[in-house]
Amino acid sequence: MRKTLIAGNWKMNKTPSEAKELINALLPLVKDSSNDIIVAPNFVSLPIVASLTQDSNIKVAAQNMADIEAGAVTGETSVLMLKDIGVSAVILGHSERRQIFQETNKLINKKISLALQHDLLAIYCVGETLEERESGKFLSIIEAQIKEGLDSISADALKNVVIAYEPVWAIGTGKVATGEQAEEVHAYIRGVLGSMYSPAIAEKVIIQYGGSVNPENVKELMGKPNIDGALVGGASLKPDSFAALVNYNK
Ligand code: G2H
Repeated sequence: MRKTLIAGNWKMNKTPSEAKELINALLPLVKDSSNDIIVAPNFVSLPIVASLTQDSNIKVAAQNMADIEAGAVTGETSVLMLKDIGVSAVILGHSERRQIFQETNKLINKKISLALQHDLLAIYCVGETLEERESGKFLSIIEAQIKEGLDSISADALKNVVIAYEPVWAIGTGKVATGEQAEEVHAYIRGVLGSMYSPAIAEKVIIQYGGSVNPENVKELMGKPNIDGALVGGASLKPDSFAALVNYNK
């Protein structure tokens, strides 16, 4: 059985003081949840949030990291730095990184390998743009993202990989994919993983949905057989709404 994983991607929101306030408000609201919980603050808020969640059921993720361990790379943050402050996961390949910072499947693959070498959980985001969906070729685009992003990742290392399907047209737009639309792609992704590894291995992979998830639509999405959690942006910025998502099955 796959355990549901609800993750909040705070993106470039919340100063460290606001992040501290948010996490302190959230901790008591989600402490009895049966689901796995991750929050992903901005880099400067990671140390405070990692320290405040140390003895809790909330794990902390970075929203990105460099593709090498150390060196002359001005402005980047290394996996070693994340590990040192108690971060246990990292979101990689988010569509905002792909679109704004031109991250490719190849570069993201390097980052995933490095994260896994250092025992971080890698949340690997894939998803099509509106144009790609309307062209009818979106499934092959997602297949390429999965195959290239996970190139050379062993079946053993895959245990530390979560896939997040985030249709770009649904991100921050309020236009959520229907349960059927999301389920079609999630089942497809599981099929691709099955062909790369084995159906039994693919069955164990957590595949989250992301894109305008909120307390109103979460139940329908989580009710689908291949949807194992949510990666949430906007609705993760308020303690009550994120807690409602985390506790959707209570
Ligand atoms: C998609 C999602 C979080 P939102 O990017 O990764 O954001 O829920 O605001 O659409």
